[in-house]
Amino acid sequence: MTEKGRPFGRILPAAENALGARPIAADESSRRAFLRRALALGGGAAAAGLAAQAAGAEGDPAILKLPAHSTGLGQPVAARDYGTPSEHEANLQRRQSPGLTRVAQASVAFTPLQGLFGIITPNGLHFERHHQGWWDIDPEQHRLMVMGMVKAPTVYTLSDLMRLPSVSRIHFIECGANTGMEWGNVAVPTVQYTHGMLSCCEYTGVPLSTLLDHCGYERKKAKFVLAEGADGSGLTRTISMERALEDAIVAWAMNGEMLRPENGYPLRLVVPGVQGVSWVKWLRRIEVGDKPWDTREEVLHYIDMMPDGVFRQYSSIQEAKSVITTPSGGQKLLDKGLHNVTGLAWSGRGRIRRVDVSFDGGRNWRTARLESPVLPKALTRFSIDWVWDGGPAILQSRAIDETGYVQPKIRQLRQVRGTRSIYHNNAIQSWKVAQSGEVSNVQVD
Ligand SMILES: Nc1nc2c(c(=O)[nH]1)N[C@H]1C(S)=C(S)[C@@H](COP(=O)(O)O)O[C@H]1N2
Ligand SMILES: [Mo]
Repeated sequence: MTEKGRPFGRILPAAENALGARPIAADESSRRAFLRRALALGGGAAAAGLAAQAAGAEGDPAILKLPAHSTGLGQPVAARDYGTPSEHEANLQRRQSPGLTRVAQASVAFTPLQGLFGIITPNGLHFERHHQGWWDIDPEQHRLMVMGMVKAPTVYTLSDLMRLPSVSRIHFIECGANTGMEWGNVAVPTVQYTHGMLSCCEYTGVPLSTLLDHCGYERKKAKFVLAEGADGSGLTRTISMERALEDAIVAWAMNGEMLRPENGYPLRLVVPGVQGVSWVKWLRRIEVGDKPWDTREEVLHYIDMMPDGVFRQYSSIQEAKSVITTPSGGQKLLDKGLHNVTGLAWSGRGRIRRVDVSFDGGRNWRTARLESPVLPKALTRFSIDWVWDGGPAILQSRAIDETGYVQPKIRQLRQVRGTRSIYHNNAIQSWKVAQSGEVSNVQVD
């Protein structure tokens, strides 16, 4: 394995074995025939390789020799251990992009999307973005105050909040600056750095609407809420009352356990569909008001420079976007023939309706399979069979959400947004597969 990611392509012989052993349902027969043809196409060299691998030094099939782990005693249970991944997976880590920021307190560590399956981001691989470093706050000492245009301003402890009816929902979080380095031209080599300020988790907490009701927000006057974090960054963001009431959650848990310190322990705001900066970590205050606050993070940062030089403010919704994670930049296809091309699609406006994939730089498109579950404002996993003929190819994916919005090409996005933006780049990503099988980040049209 390289630092950039897992090379792959040896999946071909394994897939053949798995298919042979698996009972195939009637409606799958055409897919099976396709797979058979595909395997036959690329399978000659691979089959020879498989035979060579299977034969031991004396010509015995190595698989019949029992290794130590099949004959010896294994490790004892580690009753007090939290648990760690296999040491063979130690390469899969959050990583910082070298030279991106001057200090590690105001920085980013990116999620290794190339090594994940399904839609859930494991907690130890959730991306991290801090403005002023992270803290491991004592939950006993932490308080959340709800105040402003409410009849009964209230200070909650964590245990107060946990007595209220909670919800658990799966949503993506994407930093508004995700893919921001790619506005001008290709800047970084792997999907970890192009798209890794993106994660998707099951969050548990109390709906913000419950707290606003409990404090008696002034229904006629109140139009916005301000969320404030307890870290030194003084991070504050305005959220419309509509969005606050719709599906925002004051969350203490992520993927079945308490939040990690770096993700806001013990409380963070979850604002589904909205850019990461509004998901205030170490949440300590909610103020109810009648107009946006225009705070530092709303006036100086997280604004989009348009081609005419005027800044667009409060563009918070993350529009539909997708990316192929396998194969992606830095990986290498080891064999021609059948490959399962897979990736992620998401939309801040609801569900993903369809994902199309092109293998020729956007000239022809095929519709990918969406894997269940397909949830609103969550990552959706897509995949599609591809028979690589060994020639150069350009892979792209295009997401369409339930509103009918179609993910734009980089050229289309630049026509509307110019090239001087940082935030909200949701353009179609292109990966070039060279004849050598090496995959790299490119921009076409
Ligand atoms: N209090 C506080 N909340 C914060 C931040 C911060 O620095 N301080 N960073 C924001 C930004 S810009 C993003 S993208 C997300 C990142 O969340 P994560 O670190 O859990 O991935 O948190 C947001 N909430
Ligand atoms: Mo962010």
